Amino acid sequence: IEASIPSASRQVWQKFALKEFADKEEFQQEFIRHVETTLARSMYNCDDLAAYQAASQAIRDRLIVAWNKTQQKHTTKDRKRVYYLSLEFLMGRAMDNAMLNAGVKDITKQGVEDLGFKIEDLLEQEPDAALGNGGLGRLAACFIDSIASTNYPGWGYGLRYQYGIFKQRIVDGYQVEAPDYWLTFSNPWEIPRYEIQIDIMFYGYTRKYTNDDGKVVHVWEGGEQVQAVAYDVPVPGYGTETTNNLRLWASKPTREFDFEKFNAGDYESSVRESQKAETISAVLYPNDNFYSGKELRLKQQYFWVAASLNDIIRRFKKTHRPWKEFPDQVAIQLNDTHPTLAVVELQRILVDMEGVEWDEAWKIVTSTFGYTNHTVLPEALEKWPVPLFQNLLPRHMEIIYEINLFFLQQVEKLFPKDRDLLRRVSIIEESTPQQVRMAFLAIIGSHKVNGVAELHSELIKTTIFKDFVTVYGPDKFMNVTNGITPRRWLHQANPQLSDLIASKVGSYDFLKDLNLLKKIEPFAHDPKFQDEWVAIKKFNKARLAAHIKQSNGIDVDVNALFDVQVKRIHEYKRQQMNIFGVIHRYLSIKALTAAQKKDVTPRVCIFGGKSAPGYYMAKTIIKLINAVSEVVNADADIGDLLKVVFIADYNVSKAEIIIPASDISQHISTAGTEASGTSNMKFVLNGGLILGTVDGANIEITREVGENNIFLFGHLAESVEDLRHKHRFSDVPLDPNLEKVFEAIESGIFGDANIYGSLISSVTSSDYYLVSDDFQSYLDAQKLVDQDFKNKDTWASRSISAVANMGFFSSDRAIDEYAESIWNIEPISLD
Ligand code: GL9
Repeated sequence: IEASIPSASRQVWQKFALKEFADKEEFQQEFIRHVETTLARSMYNCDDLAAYQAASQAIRDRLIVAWNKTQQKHTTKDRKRVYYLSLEFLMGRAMDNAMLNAGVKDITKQGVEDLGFKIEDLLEQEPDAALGNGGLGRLAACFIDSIASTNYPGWGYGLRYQYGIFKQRIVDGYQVEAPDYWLTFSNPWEIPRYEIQIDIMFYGYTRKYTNDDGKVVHVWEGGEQVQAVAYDVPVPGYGTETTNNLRLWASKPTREFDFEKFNAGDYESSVRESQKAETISAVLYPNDNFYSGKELRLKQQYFWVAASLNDIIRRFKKTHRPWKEFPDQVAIQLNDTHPTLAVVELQRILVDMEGVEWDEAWKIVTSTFGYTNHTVLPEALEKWPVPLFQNLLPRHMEIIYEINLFFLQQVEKLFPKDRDLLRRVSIIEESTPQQVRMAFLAIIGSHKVNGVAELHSELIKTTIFKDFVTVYGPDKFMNVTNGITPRRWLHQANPQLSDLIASKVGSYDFLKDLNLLKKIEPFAHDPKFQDEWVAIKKFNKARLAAHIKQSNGIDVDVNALFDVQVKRIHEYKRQQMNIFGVIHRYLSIKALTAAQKKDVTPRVCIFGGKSAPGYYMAKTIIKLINAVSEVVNADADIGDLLKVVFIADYNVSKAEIIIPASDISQHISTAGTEASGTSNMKFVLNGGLILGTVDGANIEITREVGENNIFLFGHLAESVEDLRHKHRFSDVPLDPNLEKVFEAIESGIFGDANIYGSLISSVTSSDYYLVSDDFQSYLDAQKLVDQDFKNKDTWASRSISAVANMGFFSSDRAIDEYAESIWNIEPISLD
């Protein structure tokens, strides 16, 4: 659609071009227009939901103005862009962020108030866009926020799932899943682009022939077709006009309705075909850090990758450049191995469709891609069975064999006669059936591979990708430590803390340059500042307490220590160790005299997180937490000294309430298993301290905030292998305190002990996650937390200096590092 208005008519366009809201009245005018026209309602039937929709429409219109301007500028500037390919974007709610970033928060707040609404009530109407599982998806959301806020030209590409991550309810202590149909009401934050439709093929067969120039040409044909339709989500930067794009693809049946079947009277089966196409983007796979080789998942991956590449190439072709300049215009980042097919698809397009020579095409491909690894857990690494792959994507399978052949020849040249090395680095694993190792393909197809925190980036070089360091040398591998956006995770989630910080920094510039937080460090010991700081924490704890009262019916004391562990439930994250620790605490308190009880630091232990629906052990952990909660909270001997709460359906908007309310948060993975963690950064940025293991980004957080401002415990990553070995080949005695905990569970005080049999035996037999090995050290660290929390002034000063030193963990910093060392892109300012 290349229709441009003739210059004579442009003046009229310019005269009426939409602008930003000048004031509250202009917002109100637009609000009412949307109520009366877009929604076809009036002041007589406008509820909070309608008001939310009208306000969002008004704000969205302005985002689109900025979006158009940005895209025009980026196109005319004609500079290199980055495309962030992620199967997950865990965006959460958009409205508050859009108001903030577009600079219309006050106007909107005042504007809706005059019209009889409270802004807080409207914000509550928005469903979370929960198109992700956990850290990996939320990282993508923070990254696109930062790419826009730092004025880089960049787009996200993802899938528009109709169902995001399931909703979690707790029934009789167990997790029950319900579908997350988040699109019930029209979504004001997306722009359907029905005109952008791309044909995608699956299955079929390959064939080759020699063309008139004597060249062998490969064709892939005869498969099933579906269509990808684009939905654009504007991504406004903070404090800049730059508004980038997140393009999400939805699947639709092809235009060619099967008329033959239709005419033959087989209407039903021709409709069934259409419905099959729509299922491709219907649902997000709810696994975190776990690979399950389902064909539909591979279909999703190819569908999304093929549509995105087609789109990127269409844009490139408009510049009329030769193919060899593709990497000067395009950088593509692979968020984990999920989009790795893009490597093969680009090679296929260049070689089969565009007639580029193999070697030249491969140079273009490898210069274009970068790959981020997010985990070393073996069960998370994607490996597709060759037969499944071959059937779905026959031409891609051939190309992978070809890539592998050239790669292995290169290795053979460098290390002659090392057969075992060839076997180890081959893209094809020689198992039955053979498997395609996607991580290896991603490494071979990229010019840079990065891990997400220092320890993790070292570990991938010495463990899972060791042989590739041998082949390529160490320079291909690097670290980019994760970050979080301070806009959402400080200013939106904790406006009062943000205001207090601004009063000392002198402006809100720290939201763009987080290192400015340093300026609050001199006030760490200032009693007045401490009081204000503590009052804000208390306010946030009261806000969470109200939520807990409403959702769980439990009364919690805001003066108690709030101890929080919220994240996906996974054995490696060790929520089981936490709840065992809670049981130990419960038993200890019960053994105290009334006088001794006076010394106990009251605690509220808060849990939250979803288990993958098929993950039995994680579901058992949830059940145990809820069982303990019931017993402890009802025990009159305990009172306010200990409360246990499981908050159901943990998601981004709940995180925004929970995180600012923590005194202590737990990040207690077995050392070497949590690649980075990002909620650890969010908690500290909001003045909570960490109780954690020497793992992931905890290590760098310690370096930044100082050892005094974090509670570390447990074995180091370097000892893990030995410890596991010991468990396997000798009798390691169970930690005595843990033994007492198990006895309590087995006595039945938390209900039928059989339910927890597998949970206990996983520790008493192999203890893969080293719960017993770390238990004493964990209890010692908890004891220190109890003691230190009694000293309110010191605690406040530690909290303040921790926050003052969190500048490094802004996702703006992470994006700058990617831009400079992997993408080679520069910011484009709009003025
Ligand atoms: C994860 C890691 O487990 C986290 O430690 C890391 O912080 C994030 C972002 O880099 O990536 N890897 C991974 O597979 N998930 C992570 O959270 N899980 C999902 O969200 C699917």
